[in-house]
Amino acid sequence: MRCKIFKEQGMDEFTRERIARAMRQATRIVVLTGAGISTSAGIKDFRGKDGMYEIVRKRYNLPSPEAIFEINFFMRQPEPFYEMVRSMFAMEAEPTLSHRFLAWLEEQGKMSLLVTQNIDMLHHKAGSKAVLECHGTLRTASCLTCGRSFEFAEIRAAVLAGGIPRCECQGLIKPDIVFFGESLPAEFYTVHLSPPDADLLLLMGTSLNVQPAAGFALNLAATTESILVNRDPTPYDAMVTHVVNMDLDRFCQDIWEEMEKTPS
Ligand code: CNA
Repeated sequence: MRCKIFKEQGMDEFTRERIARAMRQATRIVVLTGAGISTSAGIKDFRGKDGMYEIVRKRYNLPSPEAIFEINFFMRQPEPFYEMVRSMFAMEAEPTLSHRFLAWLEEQGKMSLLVTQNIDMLHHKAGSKAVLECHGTLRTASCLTCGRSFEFAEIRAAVLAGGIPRCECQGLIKPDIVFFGESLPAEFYTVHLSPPDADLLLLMGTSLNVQPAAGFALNLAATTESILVNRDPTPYDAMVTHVVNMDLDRFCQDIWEEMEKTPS
């Protein structure tokens, strides 16, 4: 069954029950999350309407919005990147209902792996444990000149005050997140090359535009029942079993309530 495109009206009863049943029966759900899971916490996505790319493109004369995550551009002009980081830190975001739903799924023994493209650490804050942060996090940072490592708390004040953090050696400090052209953490390639044995794949709040994370999920979707929940259509919708275009928190709330009606 392929779901129709749902917008404001949400899911019909049949779809809600069908998806809740698949999750109730599953014991090895693999999840990929993207920026869309954190927008209701106040953190903007990249490519969604009014996303960060649009804001940064208007404010800075960038060759392309992606340039804020290109290492050569960052070394010449770190300000747009740090402006994004500053806005993330200033808001002290809390996990959304969707983050909490995923933590609950894991607690229920239903989820085996959560791969997130996000760098905001909200899955950990919600209580999820089996999290693979494939684009790194803001938790630590490193000097690009001498390699010294910093806890982000050490540079947080400088960033919040509007500065660009520098090491004692005067080198530029970069949070340990993966920029375009950089390798992802080794543990990501391990699961990419040898995908986990999943009985359901859940793709949440991602445009599936960024490789290799999207490739990992779409490979798995070729052999596993999959559900993509995203506000906007993606170019890869046809590769997924069920596509639900609606707000994620609303989706998770509906499914959570449905699952609790008939515990497995
Ligand atoms: P993206 O390309 O910006 O796509 C996000 C998708 O989420 C869009 O297609 C939106 O339609 C959808 N979306 C937005 N809000 C909602 C909502 N409330 N309910 C349902 N869907 C929604 O972001 P991707 O994650 O696909 O791209 C990967 C990039 C984004 C990674 O490198 C991340 O590091 C990076 N990113 C992370 C954060 C974060 O950590 N919170 C924020 C912005 C970007």
